[in-house]
Amino acid sequence: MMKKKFTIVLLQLTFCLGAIASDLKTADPKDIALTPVQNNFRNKIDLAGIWKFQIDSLNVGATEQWFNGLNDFRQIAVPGSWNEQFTDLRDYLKCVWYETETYIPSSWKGQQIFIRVNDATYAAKIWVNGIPVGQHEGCHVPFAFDLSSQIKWDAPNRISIQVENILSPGRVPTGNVAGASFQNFPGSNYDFFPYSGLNRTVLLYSLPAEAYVKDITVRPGFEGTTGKLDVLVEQEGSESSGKVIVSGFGQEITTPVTFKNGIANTIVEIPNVHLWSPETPDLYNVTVMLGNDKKTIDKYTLKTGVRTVAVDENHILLNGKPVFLKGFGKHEDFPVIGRGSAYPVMIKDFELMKWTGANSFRTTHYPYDEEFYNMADREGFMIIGETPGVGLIFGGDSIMLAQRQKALRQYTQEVILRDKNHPSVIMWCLANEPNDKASLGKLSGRRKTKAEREKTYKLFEEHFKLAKTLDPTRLVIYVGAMMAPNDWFKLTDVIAINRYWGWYTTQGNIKLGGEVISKELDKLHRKYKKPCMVTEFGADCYAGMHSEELEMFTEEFQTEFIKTYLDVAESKEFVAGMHVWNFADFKTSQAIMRFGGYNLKGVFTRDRKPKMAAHFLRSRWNSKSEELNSENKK
Ligand code: BDP
Repeated sequence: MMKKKFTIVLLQLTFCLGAIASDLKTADPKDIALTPVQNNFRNKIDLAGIWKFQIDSLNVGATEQWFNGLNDFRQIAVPGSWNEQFTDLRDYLKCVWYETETYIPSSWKGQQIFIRVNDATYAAKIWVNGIPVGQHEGCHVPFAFDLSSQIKWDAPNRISIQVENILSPGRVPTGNVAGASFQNFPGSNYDFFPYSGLNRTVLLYSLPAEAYVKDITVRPGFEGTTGKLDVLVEQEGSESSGKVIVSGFGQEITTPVTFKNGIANTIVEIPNVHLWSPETPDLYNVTVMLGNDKKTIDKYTLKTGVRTVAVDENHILLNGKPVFLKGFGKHEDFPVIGRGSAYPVMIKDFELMKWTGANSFRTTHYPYDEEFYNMADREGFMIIGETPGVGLIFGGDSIMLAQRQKALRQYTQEVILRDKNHPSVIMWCLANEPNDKASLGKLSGRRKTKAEREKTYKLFEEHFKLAKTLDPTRLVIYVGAMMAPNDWFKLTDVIAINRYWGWYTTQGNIKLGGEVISKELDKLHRKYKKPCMVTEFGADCYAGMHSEELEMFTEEFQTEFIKTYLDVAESKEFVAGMHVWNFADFKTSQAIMRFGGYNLKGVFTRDRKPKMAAHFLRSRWNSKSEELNSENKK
């Protein structure tokens, strides 16, 4: 009897696991190309609010069919990181389940219904009404699935999302790397807290069933006073005609297009074009309509700008003229919200960046909520858009190495698909401080042989080739620290380095730090003949700590450190940008170097109060002499 019961349970379990493994589709990156919008042809519902939440530390939820309803749940706010909302879950990274219910308006009947999760860190599986929908791995990038066949009309629909953020050497960013130089708890091999869960909003949206615009790629350029937008449209369906309408500044230019195998391409000329720049962040509407004069099937409008980006030996050129990038590396990080989207904080950050006189930032160390890019387009900020490629180690176990390579390829595709039409994004950063270690052991481990180094170079080169193929219009960089051979700068358009001479090395000796960075920049420029940027430099500062003589951790030290680096940059024509690390203090895993579990290199505190260094930057970056200096460099 016992045996029979056991066999039945086993059979049920096998069936259940089988169903889960085979029925959860993997997300197709192509489905995230266009941000869902509301118009006459498309609908969307934002599922932000209070959801049910249950931890599943033994990972039994799928086999116990928690997708049929959570029984022992608490409440959680979405968006938001779970680690900040509960007193007992700060360091919890294992499996959890989220659940909400929603009606789908009957006016959506006959349309294709999708779900889009804007960030589930790190891996997620979705069920709707208990039916498996799909899965995605990777943090801070959206994914979407067609739900049309799973939903119920005239009844609530249960949406169940299982998420886990287990740190692993095979994931990107990497975690729990044995013997890593960076030892902390939780074991992230990166210097920001592994905030987990539904950090951004979840959307339901509908698209016309007959055919819909799936992707629009706008590549801008200009000749003289005429703008040229190369517009590529991809549709899902077999509609043969459509039009592209470019409008703005009193003009409306309509170009009919014909689709061949679902693709249409046209070049739209804009006379007396308004170019996008930090001083004039002028945007055009690009509208794509599917259908003919009698019937419109779908319509999508995006905003974009006309500008070009290039480099010469010494400069980054925006619209053919040198620009100097003044700004910060940042984080999406705020008390209680964790890495969750919080638009008042975002608006405040733009206000504060403008207050300091900054004109750019890097989305360290992952792509941000899409509203950051919309804001930057409108406000005239130049963005270095970064993938989550942190802690990339080009060594160790070959299976894990292959997993990391795969993850970076996927991220590059997802990030470019999502953000490619933003004029604010002038550069892609594929990786932050990749590491050429032979093994995952200590940094002091064996040096790679020449053959091994060549192999790694080829692996890294593939990512640059992919990025340049997907987007030949932007600059592509990685940000280097000391752990990779300088050779890798052959791959980049700009030499970008993170340096802390005077802080982690030559500790406390800012003057010496300044001399070292100066010589290093000269050497790199002499060798590679490319414009250079210091993409990170800074010192931790405990707000309110002071000293007469310069002393580490004080406001005076941080200010002097930043000033010294800016002075060095100002003396060199080929330095094209300086990004202070960091805009604001942020949460990290616990480590001896992270007082209270914070990185204190912010020029603003975590709650956005200026330290002395923020006031210094404000006077420096807004001063006439700074403007003259930037002018002279041109
Ligand atoms: C750099 C990393 C950044 C860290 C910073 C630091 O890119 O993520 O937060 O160092 O140590 O190497 O403050």
